[in-house]
Amino acid sequence: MIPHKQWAKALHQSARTQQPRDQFSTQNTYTLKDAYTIQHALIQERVNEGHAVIGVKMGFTSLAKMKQMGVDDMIIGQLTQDMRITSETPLVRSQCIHPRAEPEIAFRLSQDINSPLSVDEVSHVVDGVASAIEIIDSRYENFKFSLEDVVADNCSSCGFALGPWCEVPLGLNGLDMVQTFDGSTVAEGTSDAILDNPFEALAAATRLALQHGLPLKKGMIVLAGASTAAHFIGDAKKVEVAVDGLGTAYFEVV
Ligand code: OOG
Ligand code: MG
Repeated sequence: MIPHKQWAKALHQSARTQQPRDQFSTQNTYTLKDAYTIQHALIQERVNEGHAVIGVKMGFTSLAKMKQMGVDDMIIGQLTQDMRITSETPLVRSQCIHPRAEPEIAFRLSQDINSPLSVDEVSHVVDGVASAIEIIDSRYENFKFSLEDVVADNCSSCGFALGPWCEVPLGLNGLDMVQTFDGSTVAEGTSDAILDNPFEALAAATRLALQHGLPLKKGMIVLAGASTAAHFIGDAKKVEVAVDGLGTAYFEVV
């Protein structure tokens, strides 16, 4: 028997103390279903601290990300209120282990979703699209994990920053996405890298959320997954992602 709750508590403790831990998969065999059960228990730890679930994040929706991390399937994790980075609540470097930033696109849901939707249907259930930056910070040593390990660890999620909400465009193809650290470009990609069309990531999110029991409610945020490999934040103080036609997401590191 996998001690789901105990592993969730250990991962939560790693996040709260900035102490990375060993991967579970080196000593144990466990299933993806176990991994999502651990993720749910891990999110419950945050909810118990008073942080509500405000959305979901897709992972490994681009080849660049799969290659970088050596995995080959899409995953889904959850976003809680304390992960939101704004000008009033910047990223606190000392609260992270080895944070990386990656360029993303965010959707805001205009209604509750209770069934999987097709790519043609999803644009009707969003009332905003924004440029976004995700900060990932694996709780495992050296940012190394199996697919099960990373799902259990809520898909490495640590924080996210959003640009201004924009009207939902007819298409999201061919948009340049540029990430800079202190004004220097560190990653450049295109929105096509996200499953050929970021709306596909949203459709996949409706499917995976239903499959793994994650809520998708009106007003929630869905991160589509990064279009490029992630980059260590290092000593950078200002992180920015500009997406063609969607404006700029930005945050400071203190
Ligand atoms: C897992 C999270 C993947 C993405 O956008 O593909 C992810 C990781 O790379 O540590 O957030
Ligand atoms: Mg991501």
